[in-house]
Amino acid sequence: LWCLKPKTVPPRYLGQPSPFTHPHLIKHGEVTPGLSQIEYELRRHRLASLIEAQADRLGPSASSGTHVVIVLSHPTRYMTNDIPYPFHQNQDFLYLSGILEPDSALVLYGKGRPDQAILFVPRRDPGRELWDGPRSGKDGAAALTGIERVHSTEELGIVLKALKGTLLWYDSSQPAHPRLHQAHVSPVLEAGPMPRSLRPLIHSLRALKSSAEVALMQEAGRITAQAFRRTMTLSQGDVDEAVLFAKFDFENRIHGANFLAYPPVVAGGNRANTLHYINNNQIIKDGEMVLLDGGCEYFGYVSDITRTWPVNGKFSPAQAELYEAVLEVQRSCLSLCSPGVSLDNIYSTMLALLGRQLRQLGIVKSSTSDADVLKAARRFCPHHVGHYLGMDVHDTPELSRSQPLQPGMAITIEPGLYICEDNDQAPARFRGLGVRIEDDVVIREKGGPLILSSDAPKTIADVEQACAQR
Ligand SMILES: [Mn+2]
Repeated sequence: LWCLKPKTVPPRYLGQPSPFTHPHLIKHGEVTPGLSQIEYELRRHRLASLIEAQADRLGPSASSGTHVVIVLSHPTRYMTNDIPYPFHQNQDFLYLSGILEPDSALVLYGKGRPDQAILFVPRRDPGRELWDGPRSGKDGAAALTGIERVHSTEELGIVLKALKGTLLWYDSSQPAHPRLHQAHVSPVLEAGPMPRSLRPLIHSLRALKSSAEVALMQEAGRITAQAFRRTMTLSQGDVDEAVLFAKFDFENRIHGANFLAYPPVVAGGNRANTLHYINNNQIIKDGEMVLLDGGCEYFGYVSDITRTWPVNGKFSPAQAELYEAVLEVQRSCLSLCSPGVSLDNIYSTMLALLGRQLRQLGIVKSSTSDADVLKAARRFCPHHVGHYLGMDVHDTPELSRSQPLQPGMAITIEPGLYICEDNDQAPARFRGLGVRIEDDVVIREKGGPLILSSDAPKTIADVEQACAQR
């Protein structure tokens, strides 16, 4: 191979990174960084199998019909006039196609089993490309994905009509792309059978991560954990939440993250008790703690980590007491992360353990009944123990949290205790403190869970040491 001459015509840029134009990001045979053409094909194959199995249960007329599966991309969204937000793809569409361009669609079809793929992408348009950058076009998208049949998006409606599907699989209640839905899919729906819901099927596939997906999530976790470590080095007395926010954002991006996965919570002092505080514009005073809940997106996969630390670098006795209580519960919950246990099971245990801690801390009286202790635990920790994690922060919402965990599922474990400054029931030394500790884990068959966020300092000694670094 060493004697091959370089090609004289450089391959043109596509609408997303390709092995030719971004060799530092993506390898040959990959559609998106870390994920091969074969992996994407396998996902479509698995979806076809799920649909085939469902149709079999619907009876002979369904199982011999022509299936048509329609998945739309997201449109470009605008911040103002003609200024777009950074584009973010519909994850269900991305999961099945690997296409990162807006105004695209994937159709799967076939008699008995939808095992043929047709991709729709925006046609090349030098006028638009001058402003928006290159598009892949039909040939570029075919070369990148390995899907042979590619049309321009404007042909979606015509192709759908010609397929004459007797069983439609499409999420019509909240179309991912309202304009494509209206122009191309609606007419087919009006003339054809009632569509069946697709999201629960795709989410059940997305819930189980392949080794390539786990590798991407591991990298997202590693990057964010390092960002926590470096953000903690700014701990030296009063500090602006905006500064910690900027430092955290910078440290994620400079180490390879595409962007933050969501607006992070950077909540100093009593603001930690506002669960979705994202204003991040107050001064955190020397002696207060900061709760930072943040994560990054790394080529389609996200991290979601929370740490709480004192901004002067040293836990006060009351802060340490509350922190240790949450940490002990968090460790116990992590040890439960194994196949067969559900998120709801872990949640029940978390409440019982938090209740015990609340008694020990004197936040509820030792004479309180067990039922009332559980109620108090719910009050002092109003959120669940965790959620599924993957392409989305709150991933695969179609999946129930009562479902037993399986190897390859990724979840967060994030107990917390939040004691508002105006809570006059709690001992005065705890008022205004809020602590959450959140790790990302992958369920494994044996050997316990794989903790993706293990590089983020967590014990009091490790946190204080990280804060002391300059
Ligand atoms: Mn979370």
